[in-house]
Amino acid sequence: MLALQWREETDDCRLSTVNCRFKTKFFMLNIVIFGAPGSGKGTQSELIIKEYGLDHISTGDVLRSEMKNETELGKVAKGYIEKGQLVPDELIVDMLAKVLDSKKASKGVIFDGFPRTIPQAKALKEMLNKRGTDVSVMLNLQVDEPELINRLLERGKVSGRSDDNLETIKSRLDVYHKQTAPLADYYIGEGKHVAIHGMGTIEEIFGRIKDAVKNV
Ligand code: B4P
Repeated sequence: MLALQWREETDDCRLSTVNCRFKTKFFMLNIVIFGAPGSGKGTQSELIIKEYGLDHISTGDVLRSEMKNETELGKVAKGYIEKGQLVPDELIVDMLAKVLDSKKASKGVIFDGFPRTIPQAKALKEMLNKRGTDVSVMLNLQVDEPELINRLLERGKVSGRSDDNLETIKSRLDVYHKQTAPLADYYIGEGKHVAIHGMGTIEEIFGRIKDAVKNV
């Protein structure tokens, strides 16, 4: 479906049609889902995976699993996450490269919660380019701040997540505005940015995402 195949002429084609061979390349749909904490990245990722058969990489989920298993990375990450801060780029990039290597023969990947800084975005581009592919589109979920706070407080009642309390939510939003929001301009520069109105029902928002993906 989306793993479209195309053929690219090699240099031989310009010299002789007899020698002309074709390289086969695969189009991968690589989506970066982006937005403030609570904007619905995880929620919409689940629907995108079902619709397009993509692999899912959620840096938040990987970090929570590392924390649960009390690994070295998990112990370091815990200190940052509980204060609402970002885990340092080197740790995240290293972690992501390992996860990416485990996804072989994929139709594409949805990157959920990554990148969150410009160095992470540059590292992602480099990692994908090395694998012969790139980010196809960045979907920027836009949600009003009172709604973000409300969603995260609601989730906190059932999630047991140590970062879903008012004090940590405020610091996560502050970090988002200072360190993560500038990434929108980076992807505008790359010609990959699509703004998605993130208010409304989960289905309404997913409808807007499908419309955006049709144009990739
Ligand atoms: P994440 O796990 O990425 O979590 P998030 O941004 O809080 O949530 P998300 O946007 O996915 O919201 P969701 O769909 O669940 O990050 C957690 C922490 O890990 C970060 O603060 C950071 O410390 C660290 N971290 C992760 N990645 C990192 C990186 N790359 N670099 C450095 N540090 C990193 O939605 C929230 C709630 O809203 C849910 O309860 C959902 O049910 C509800 N909801 C969703 N859509 C709704 C809708 N349309 N209407 C009503 N409710 C809705």
